[in-house]
Amino acid sequence: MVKAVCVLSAGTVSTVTGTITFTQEKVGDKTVVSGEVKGLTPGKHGFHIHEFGDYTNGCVSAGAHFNPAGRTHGGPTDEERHAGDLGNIVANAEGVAAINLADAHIPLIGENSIIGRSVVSHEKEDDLGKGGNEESSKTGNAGPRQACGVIGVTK
Ligand SMILES: [Cu+2]
Ligand SMILES: [Zn+2]
Repeated sequence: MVKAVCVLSAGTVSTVTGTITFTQEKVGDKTVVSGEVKGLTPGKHGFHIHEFGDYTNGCVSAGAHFNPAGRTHGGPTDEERHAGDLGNIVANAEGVAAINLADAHIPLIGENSIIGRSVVSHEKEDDLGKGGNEESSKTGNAGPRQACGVIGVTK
């Protein structure tokens, strides 16, 4: 079993924080993602794995959505999606989003491991590639990056 953790921080751009854990039992298994993001506005927020574990210039340095297969942007249940497309998290009236999902596209083991890459939580809802414009097929129009963190190995 491989475990990883990501602590989301916002720098000075927002109040969003969070801790996300990732667990993969063995090669071929889905990665289980759980945790909580706080300080959000109520409602949906785009939530993705981005390609770089780089915070040099804040969350913008995390680069684009993790996309080793060269696909276009989509939702987590779509065949055509970036590996990093985890869709939206949903914040309650207190601004807290609980995360509990399992996904086959974000392994911790092997060539396309997400360890060393980033999690990004966005200001707006991800339209899952259905927005009808060019940006929708790249980013889902999820808007500014409110918080991000590097995915690191843990025990
Ligand atoms: Cu993103
Ligand atoms: Zn994407």
